[in-house]
Amino acid sequence: MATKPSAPETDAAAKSTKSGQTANNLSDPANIATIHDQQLHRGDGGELHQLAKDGQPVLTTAQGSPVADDQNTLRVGARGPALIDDFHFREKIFHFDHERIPERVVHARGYGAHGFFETYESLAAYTRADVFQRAGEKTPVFVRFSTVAGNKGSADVARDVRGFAVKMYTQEGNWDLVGNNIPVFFIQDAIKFPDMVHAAKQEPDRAFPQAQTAHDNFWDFISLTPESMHMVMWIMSDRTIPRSFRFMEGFGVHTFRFVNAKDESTFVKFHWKPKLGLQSVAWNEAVKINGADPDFHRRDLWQSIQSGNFPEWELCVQLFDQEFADNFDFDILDPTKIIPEEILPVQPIGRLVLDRMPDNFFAETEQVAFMTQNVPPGIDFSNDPLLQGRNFSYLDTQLKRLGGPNFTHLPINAPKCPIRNFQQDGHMAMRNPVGRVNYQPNSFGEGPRESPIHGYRHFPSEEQGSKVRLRPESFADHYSQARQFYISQTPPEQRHIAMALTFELSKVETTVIRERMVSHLLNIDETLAKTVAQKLGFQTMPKPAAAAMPTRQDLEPSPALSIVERGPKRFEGRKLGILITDGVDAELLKGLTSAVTNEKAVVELIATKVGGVTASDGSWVEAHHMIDGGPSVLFDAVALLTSDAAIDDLVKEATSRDFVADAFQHCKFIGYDPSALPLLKKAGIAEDLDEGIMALPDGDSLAAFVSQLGKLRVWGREPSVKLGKASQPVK
Ligand code: HDE
Repeated sequence: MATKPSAPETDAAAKSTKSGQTANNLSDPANIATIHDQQLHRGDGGELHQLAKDGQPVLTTAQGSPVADDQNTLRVGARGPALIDDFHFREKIFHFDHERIPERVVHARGYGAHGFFETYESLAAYTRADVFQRAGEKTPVFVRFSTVAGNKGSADVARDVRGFAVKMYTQEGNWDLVGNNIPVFFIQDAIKFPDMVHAAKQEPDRAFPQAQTAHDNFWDFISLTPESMHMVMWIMSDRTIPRSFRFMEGFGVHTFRFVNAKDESTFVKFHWKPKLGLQSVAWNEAVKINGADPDFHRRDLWQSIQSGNFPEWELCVQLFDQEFADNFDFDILDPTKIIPEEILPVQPIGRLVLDRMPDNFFAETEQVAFMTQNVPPGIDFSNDPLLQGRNFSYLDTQLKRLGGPNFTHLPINAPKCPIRNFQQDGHMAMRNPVGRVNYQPNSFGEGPRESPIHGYRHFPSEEQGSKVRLRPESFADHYSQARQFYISQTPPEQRHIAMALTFELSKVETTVIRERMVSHLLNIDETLAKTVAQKLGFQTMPKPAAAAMPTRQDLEPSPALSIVERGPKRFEGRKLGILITDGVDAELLKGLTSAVTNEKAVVELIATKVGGVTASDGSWVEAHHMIDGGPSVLFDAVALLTSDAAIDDLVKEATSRDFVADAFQHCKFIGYDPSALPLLKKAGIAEDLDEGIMALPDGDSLAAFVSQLGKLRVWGREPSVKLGKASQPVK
């Protein structure tokens, strides 16, 4: 507050120096007069709330009392102590102090969106679930994507599993399919979950590292837990650094049951398949994205939905019976196993479209309460011990996070079908029954009754056995599917797994933990183990880990497990970053922009000044980013549309070199106007180095360039850049 230091500060002097804050100041007599004047002449309560000076509604306390001054606390004199009479101040601060609810212990960082699920055909033969009875029916949905280990404020592109939690508001209650973007899990029994999560999150004494598994505790636990080896292959693959939520698969992970009207059960595994294909970023790219835009995934979902490019997935199922399950030598109740799609194809049964962002992040995305136990009639659980444990955990966790048993009254959690029961009272009850009868049976003929016909009937599976704490023999093979995953990857993807393992283990300080991990890798793939050992600087190889069951060498590769094999083959939904300068060829820029937009992809322009540039035809072109804020890691491909006149200045910008060098080392396609050759040269790139460096002088090569973009990366380049450098395995 600017007061002249020498002037004696009176109340009046203080008032007169409140820069622009006097308009609603009660201590200003002019204001009091105006407000009183208005209040006296009000017609009804409605008008009372339209009385502020600029025509805006009047600010009130939570109790509805109109507020006269929201800029100054009530004090004894302008420089005196605050008064407890100031109920407005106390209420405001009290509410602020309680704005946070506990963040989720896992999956704290997340982002959600609304949409719908559309059923393709009736599945009545398999399930009585109302949502699957009528072709073409649309069911409202809320989805929350998340990372697992990081805190709420952590960066989006951490190497981590992504949560893919779907709440369908069906006419027979909410169905929550609380899945991940990886079809298997670390552990086979829920009792290990707290240990696993403790080990993965920050170490408790130092509270770091944040949102990273690259530390001793994680790899210590993992290396002592052979059942996690299949999951380890997935998390060390590019699956854990997705380019966008829109380009990820989702999985229910566990085996569930469909149950039809005749109470017949079919086992089912759920898969979400993204319409725009799979895509991940490179690790070196992820690290840089997290610096350039920690909200990379949030922004991507927000921008695509706000611009009407609604992300879409197909819900697919693998359906099988007990006889089919008995043919495997692994157990379909074991959440560390998959059924390869080549053995049991996935069938699409509907589509999920996300078309609306929440109005309020806290109310919806933060307060949404997913629970595996939310299943409508026709969907049931299997005995997967992880699923059984989750069915306890989620309700318990919601009580803690949302503070009471009435969290189903919150709009985001409330079913969109009738709710009738005799539950009452409790914290923040908002759905309150009326009338005398709050129990049943009752003699008054009031209230709802149970229905054996329409009500949820649990599948009457035969269960028997002694009470034991035992891991079944059928859960003992920890390496065969880990190996199958590894051999299903393309060579660049295999290299990325080796590099990720090397990076993570290089952050592990305890040598014996690194060795223990390599001894597990030996049971998965010898070359992988030896490559990692070499990159870590091992002098000798450890012995293979003792295995409960030998690794099967006969499992066929499953191409469905490779991201590259499941790529989009088109540029739709992706982003081209065009670096422009003054003098940019206006025709070329226009042609390239429309070619890319025709592919339903997005163009963003980067210039040295965000204000923009003057194009060759004298027109002014605004940029989306200044070059420091728009590095090439934010784009799927780049183009350099420069001019002879401006290139010398551009070459002097260090960031422009990084823009090109990064795009190159991340194996992206680079289109360039010939005037940009000095920039390529500065980044150490020969113009004819590979198919991905393409000159863009005329219409023909423009079309060729855009059609190439669907490949997303020039994988052939990778071995020549540092990222994918092959190394000699340790003998
Ligand atoms: Fe969760 N998990 N989980 N989980 N999980 C939670 O619930 C839990 C597991 C998953 O966007 C918590 O509301 C146990 C597998 C997602 O709000 C908690 C076990 C899979 C989300 C919890 C598992 C998941 C959670 C924390 C081992 C993939 C975020 C906050 C038995 C199939 C949902 C919360 C959202 C969240 C418990 C294992 C997915 C503590 C005990 C396997 C996507 O209840």
